[in-house]
Amino acid sequence: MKIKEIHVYQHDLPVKNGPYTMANARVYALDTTLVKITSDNGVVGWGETCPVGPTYAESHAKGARAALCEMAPNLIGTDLMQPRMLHRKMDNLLNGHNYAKAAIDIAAYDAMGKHLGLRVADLLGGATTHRVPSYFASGVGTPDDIARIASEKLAQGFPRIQIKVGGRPVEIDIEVIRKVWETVGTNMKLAVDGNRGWTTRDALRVSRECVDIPFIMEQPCDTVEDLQKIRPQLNHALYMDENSTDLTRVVHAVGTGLVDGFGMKVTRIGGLHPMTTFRDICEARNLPHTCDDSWGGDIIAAACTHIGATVKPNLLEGVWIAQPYIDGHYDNDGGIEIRDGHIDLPTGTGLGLNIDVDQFGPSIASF
Ligand code: 0XW
Ligand code: MG
Repeated sequence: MKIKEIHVYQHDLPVKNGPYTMANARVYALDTTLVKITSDNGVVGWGETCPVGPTYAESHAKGARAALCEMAPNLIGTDLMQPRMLHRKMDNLLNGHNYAKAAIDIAAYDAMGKHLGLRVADLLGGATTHRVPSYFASGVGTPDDIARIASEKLAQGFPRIQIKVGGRPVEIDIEVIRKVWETVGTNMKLAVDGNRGWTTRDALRVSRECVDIPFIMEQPCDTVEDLQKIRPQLNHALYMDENSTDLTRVVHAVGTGLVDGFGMKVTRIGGLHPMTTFRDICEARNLPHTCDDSWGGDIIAAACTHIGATVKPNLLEGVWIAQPYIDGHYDNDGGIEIRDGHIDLPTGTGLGLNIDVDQFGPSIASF
């Protein structure tokens, strides 16, 4: 089964009850890119990539579409049943740009599954569950607001909350963390995500002043060097997120014992094929991790859910999806939803979605 056509679409995703806030981003709407691959036997695969604005990571919406248009003409005729060869072909066409390549990768897995009559999770090694745990990311807010959100999400069935911090005096961050701990205690797993926003001084102060609170500290500071500097003095498990930009960085972080886990995004690492390698590296070293993406609709949500379902259960920290912030679905039959803090694995072949292409308007580029 080979690529016959590639169609690229742009679609706006306004943030429901926005803005969505992090240490380095405040977003009211996101700009997503969808990829439709039509194969020579008529099977259609869908992919997506959606940076959470232009400041969270070295990626942006127009860059994704430019990268896709750079590669697409020379991807026509490529075999969709050989993901490793597909990635090598993309790497020979364009250096880097994992977040764009991921959209092709996801569409290829969707098509492969439909062609073989299998779910994507089956193609990735097999599902351990039909229902994955999600987690809720709080946004940056006041102690009372974030504690209230934590209480609400606990009641809704979320097993984990990620408290967003950074981008303000660290004293406020400490107040928020402590208020959430006083509110939910050990009834929820706690993650504190600095999104690169703390200095090493701030990260060490938080870990010292909150030594009694069992949270994991996710990407507190901006660089790997910063993480290396604070690692020996931390009282908390350290997770890498934004710095884990490719498998080389992952292998180094795992091999040097720099981290205790990861917040990992499917598109940042290049798609489901490298994400499966990442999963297996973490399993070999017993490292928990999430299966997330920065943003995106049903296609990204389904991709994260499928790979999440294949993770060894005690290592899955959760599957984050943007659905609570998105009105509507791409899928005519309902799409991917969080219910009681968990996400059902789609049962159909491929990603298990029935995409309403009309809502995206005309393609912005076709090959
Ligand atoms: C919470 N996320 C998975 C979604 C946002 O894009 C940021 C990200 C994170 O953990 O940094
Ligand atoms: Mg994070």
